[in-house]
Amino acid sequence: MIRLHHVPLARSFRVLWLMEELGLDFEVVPYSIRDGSLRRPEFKALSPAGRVPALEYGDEVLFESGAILQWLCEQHPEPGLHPAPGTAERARYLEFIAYSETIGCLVENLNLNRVFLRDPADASPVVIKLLTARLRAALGAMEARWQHDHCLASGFSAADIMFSYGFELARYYVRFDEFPRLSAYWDRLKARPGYQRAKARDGEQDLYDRDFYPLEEVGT
Ligand SMILES: N[C@@H](CCC(=O)N[C@@H](CS)C(=O)NCC(=O)O)C(=O)O
Repeated sequence: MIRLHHVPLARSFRVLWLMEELGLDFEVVPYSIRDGSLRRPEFKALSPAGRVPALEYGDEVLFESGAILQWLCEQHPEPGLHPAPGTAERARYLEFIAYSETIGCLVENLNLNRVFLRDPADASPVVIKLLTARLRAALGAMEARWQHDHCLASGFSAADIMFSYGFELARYYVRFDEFPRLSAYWDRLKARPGYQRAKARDGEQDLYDRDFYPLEEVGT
């Protein structure tokens, strides 16, 4: 029995996508960040901080998307979606996995300021400007160093999947065409049948009410 506790467009999509790539049979339990369901004791028994993803996998219950991806790759090593310890690409792999959260944390904080506050007047224009600049810098640094079709020279891996959260959300706050190599990379990832199967199971997002949140509309 494999059951993924999931919010559309959240970090739990990483797990959903990896499980589609691995061809696993699993159930998706949907939640919303807005309706308080992640604060219920039944959910916090699975994920103590009340955050998705949580994954029930047989007798195991796991939270933290990066840990879950790594663990699933170890349970299912056949497709080779992670370079094992001691292999040549391991350093780059770990670096990319962690860097995806540098981007993930920036978009999460932009979400807090721009789409979650009940009263938009509580948002800090200075913080929004800083976060947006830092997001552009983080993506720009990745663009400048980008070398291959995927994070690793050897091809698609779980590191690519980790970027799905940051890339899906960054496009609400920065113009992705500023980063042509990353745009082409993201298009390549989205063309994968595994991504498309996962997207079909992602569900309707209830975070954003428009396609783009321009920085220009934030006061000073
Ligand atoms: N480091 C954790 C972060 C998990 C996390 O923050 N998830 C967000 C969705 S992307 C969440 O559940 N937020 C709930 C909330 O903000 O109330 C991971 O990678 O799984």
